Amino acid sequence: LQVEEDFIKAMERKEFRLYYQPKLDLVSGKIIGVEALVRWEHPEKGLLPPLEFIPFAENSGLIIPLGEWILRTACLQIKEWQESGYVHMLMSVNLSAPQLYQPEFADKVQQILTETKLTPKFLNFEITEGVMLDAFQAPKVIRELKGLGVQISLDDFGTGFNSFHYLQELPIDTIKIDQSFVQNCYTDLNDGTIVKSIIEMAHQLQMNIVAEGIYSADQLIFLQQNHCNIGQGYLFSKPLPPDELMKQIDNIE
Ligand code: G
Ligand code: G
Ligand code: MN
Ligand code: NA
Repeated sequence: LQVEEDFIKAMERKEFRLYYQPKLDLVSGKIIGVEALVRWEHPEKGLLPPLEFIPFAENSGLIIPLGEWILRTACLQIKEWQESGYVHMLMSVNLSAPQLYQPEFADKVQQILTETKLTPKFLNFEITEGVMLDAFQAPKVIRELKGLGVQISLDDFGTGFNSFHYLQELPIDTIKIDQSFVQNCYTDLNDGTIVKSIIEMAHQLQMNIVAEGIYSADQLIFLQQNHCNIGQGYLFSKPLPPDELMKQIDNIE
């Protein structure tokens, strides 16, 4: 297939880029980590967002080699930042279903951690409820990953069919409230109640809580007043290439 060939060529030519969006402690305002978000710097079409190629990569299986490159690159990057003084920065990496459910995925992760000399607790996998849907395989592989010492976030929380089941069944460190709830949390009484309840539940379960998609001061104030501890969104910074992010960090902090 032509598209597959193009995709493989793009990997060989190193046309994929990782952008990083900071996550902030909403009390201190300090950056506690970043989420890696992939882009394709296409020679003709320009910078392509993940939604334009991740579905194809998932369906073709090419997400496996791409995902391995993403994970290795993200681990090397965070290691580099830690060595330059940002010692506690957490790296969050998104996982697709074919990656998580490939044979011996945890071994592959261990290998990359060893190779990059990254302390496992500084790596956090963001896994959506949709990806967790494989009820048979999910608990096993999530436990294997936890066994390596990495962290697990439940991404897009509240949008799946089984949100509470995953919290009951899986060793989750962090709940990431979907941005659809965050968007109108300070104007819509229902959305606000849902967000408050998720935050409260996360605290009771002794899990971290992250709000994503924060773009206004009103949202931020609501989240701070309701004790959401971590936030991410355009209000602080959009996803940026590594060197630009480093310049931003000096402005934010
Ligand atoms: O960067 P942007 O907000 O456009 O990303 C859109 C979505 O693409 C994210 O919510 C995430 O689900 C997916 N995505 C981005 N980067 C990666 C990645 O490195 N791996 C996987 N599997 N999905 C990603
Ligand atoms: O994997 P996940 O769906 O959580 O990725 C986060 C997505 O949300 C990325 O596509 C990122 O670019 C996007 N995003 C991050 N901050 C904001 C924001 O403040 N507003 C909106 N609309 N999107 C955001
Ligand atoms: Mn995510
Ligand atoms: Na999300």
